[in-house]
Amino acid sequence: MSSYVERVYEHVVEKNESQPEFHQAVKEVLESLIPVFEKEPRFEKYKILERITEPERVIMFRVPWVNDNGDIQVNRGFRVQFNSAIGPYKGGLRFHPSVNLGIIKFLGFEQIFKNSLTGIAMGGGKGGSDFDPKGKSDNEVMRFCQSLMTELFRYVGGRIDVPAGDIGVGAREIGYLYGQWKKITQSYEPVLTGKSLEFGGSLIRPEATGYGSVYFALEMLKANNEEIKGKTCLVSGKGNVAQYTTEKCIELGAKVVTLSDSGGFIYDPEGITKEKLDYVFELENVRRGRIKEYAEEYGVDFYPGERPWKIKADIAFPSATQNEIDGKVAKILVDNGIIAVSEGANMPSTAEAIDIFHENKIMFGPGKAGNAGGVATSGLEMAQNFSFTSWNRNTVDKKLHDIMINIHKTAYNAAKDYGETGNYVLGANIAGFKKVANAMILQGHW
Ligand code: NDP
Ligand code: 2IT
Repeated sequence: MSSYVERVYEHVVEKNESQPEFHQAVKEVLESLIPVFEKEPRFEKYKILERITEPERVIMFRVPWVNDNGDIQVNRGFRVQFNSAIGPYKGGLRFHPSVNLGIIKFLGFEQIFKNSLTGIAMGGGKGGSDFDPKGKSDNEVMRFCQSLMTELFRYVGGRIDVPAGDIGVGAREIGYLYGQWKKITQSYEPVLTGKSLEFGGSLIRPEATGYGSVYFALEMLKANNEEIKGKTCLVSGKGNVAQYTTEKCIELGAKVVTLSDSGGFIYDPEGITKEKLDYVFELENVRRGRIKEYAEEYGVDFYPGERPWKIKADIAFPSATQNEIDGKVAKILVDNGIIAVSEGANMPSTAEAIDIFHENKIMFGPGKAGNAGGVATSGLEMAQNFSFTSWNRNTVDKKLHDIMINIHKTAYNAAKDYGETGNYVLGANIAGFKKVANAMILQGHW
């Protein structure tokens, strides 16, 4: 590490105790930037790293609500407004029992560079709660969302900070949050994205993260004279990102053989068909069931407590959560002949895993590039709302595809400029960083 990067990183670790995921995300970005500081010392002079690793604002609050038995429950809510140099704070809300400040900060930090790469004017933010939606009734989820927004409304707004979905937050939660925001503020603004179509949602937003991750993979494959048709793919997760990654892979003639959740994974060697995927949509989005039921329905194997990575395949789309691929698992994927990994989730691969992919010349699309299609289409949703219009499916899908092509090109070229062709981690971090850092310098020391 260069002395500047090392100094800042050590300070970040010291100042942000017990936030290992935040340290991990910061380390990856900072290490990529070493050659940038050698070439452009002004970033050090303006203390950009010291500033960019410190959120502009952290909001942490009590979320009390009453369950169906009449018992009072208390959860913790978060919103980290990380960086607004290039636009309003933008990023999802995660509802999961594992949520803590360090996890929200890692996600918010990643979001700064991801949003910058989309080319749309959006700063970085993230929020959420340690609330567990599993097993809760619709009424309980509604009361929780209303309570959360009763505090959060003070800090958000269409031109201020625009939350969206993430793990545990989908169309149902966005609807309840939006309803409460409107009741309190009596106004109309795109204060949330991922809304249902009836009140300002955008076509293709539900599909966008998964489709985008496949579009990014297509570009990596093209740059290496490969194609997706006929390839066997591993997808982890069974939620929003996993579902639409699978849908796009099937449409393009690839075979998806796995899906997973925190209970384990299913292996369908024949491949998930459109009909079977319809079953998954219903299972996850309507019945809120477990992926194990797929194995029972279609007579395939279920591996309790395991992740899909031991299955032999060509392309991996990790689409569940952070740190699902460590060094040991990366070695298994490489030994099994994987050629590409496109991250639909945020930080699913550890630093050691990424090193192994790079050493073995595996095409590796990091989350801040691979999954940027979701937030990019949130930006398109805001654009439609602000102009009181709505675009058709093809228009939005074409814009999303173009954005993903452009993100690939930007990351590819930045890596090439620094003599590391094919290193999309380096390219995405450098390109995402430079725009934000330059904007910060142009706006003075604040
Ligand atoms: P969903 O809540 O729709 O689905 C999450 C899936 O991941 C579920 O199958 C869930 O299983 C599984 N999962 C969650 N936590 C764990 C865990 N600790 N261990 C094992 N499995 C787990 O979320 P999304 O599909 O929206 O998000 C998936 C990933 O994609 C996340 O990393 C998110 O940050 C990222 N992402 C999402 C975007 C979006 O637009 N939604 C945009 C960009 C990135 P279970 O049901 O058992 O919990
Ligand atoms: O991680 C992410 O980019 C998201 N969860 C989507 C954020 C958004 O504002 O659409």
